[in-house]
Amino acid sequence: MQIDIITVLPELLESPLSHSIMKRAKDKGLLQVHIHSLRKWAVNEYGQVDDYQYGGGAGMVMMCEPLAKAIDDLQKEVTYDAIIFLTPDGKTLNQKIANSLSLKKNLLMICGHYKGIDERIREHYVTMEISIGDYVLSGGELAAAVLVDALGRLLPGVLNDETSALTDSFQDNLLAPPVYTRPSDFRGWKVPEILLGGDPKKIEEWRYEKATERTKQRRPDLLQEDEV
Ligand code: 6GU
Repeated sequence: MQIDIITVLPELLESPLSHSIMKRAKDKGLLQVHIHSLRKWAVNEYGQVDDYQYGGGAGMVMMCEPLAKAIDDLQKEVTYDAIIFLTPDGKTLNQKIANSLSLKKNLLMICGHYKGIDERIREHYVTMEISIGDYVLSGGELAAAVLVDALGRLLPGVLNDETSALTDSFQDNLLAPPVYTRPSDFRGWKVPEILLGGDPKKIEEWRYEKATERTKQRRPDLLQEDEV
């Protein structure tokens, strides 16, 4: 998968995507992330990419021209399956969206800043708008990093244990069951007997039961939910 990201703050994206599983995905050649500074397409020598909004009001708006030129240039090299604008008024990201996007080959992500981007870019270029939750971030960069991480770890071969992503919380609309490691007795706090017993079927049943119990308690909405 190739992901191109257009941003005014490339530094903010580099570190979160350079460690751990994202690093492994890149090192294995399964994920290519290209971060593009929008300033490269600035309207003048001062690196201007934003301007006051028509109609007045506080906050700058990212201009059409730099974004349109950036997208046009990138599209000369790559055909994108989706052009995603990260914005708090987009569709809220969930595991189903992540699963479906992880099957795409080329994605372009646009990070907004200030008051947002000129609406005409959203109308004429953007094909999908994604939010990562009902709260406001200073810009789309951290949201893009979240999205790339959620997608990257789903790519076949990225996780060591191939089944691992399938047993995550939210796959099957269930939260993950509790997990334990050594020692089996820590300060008298004991690991459930069944996990020490070595009967795979019983362990599987126990995990399913705990996952269901936890989901009922914490996120009953997931058990009803079927829409994307
Ligand atoms: Cl995608 N962008 C910003 N700026 N804030 C957010 C968000 C995105 N998702 C949740 N809050």
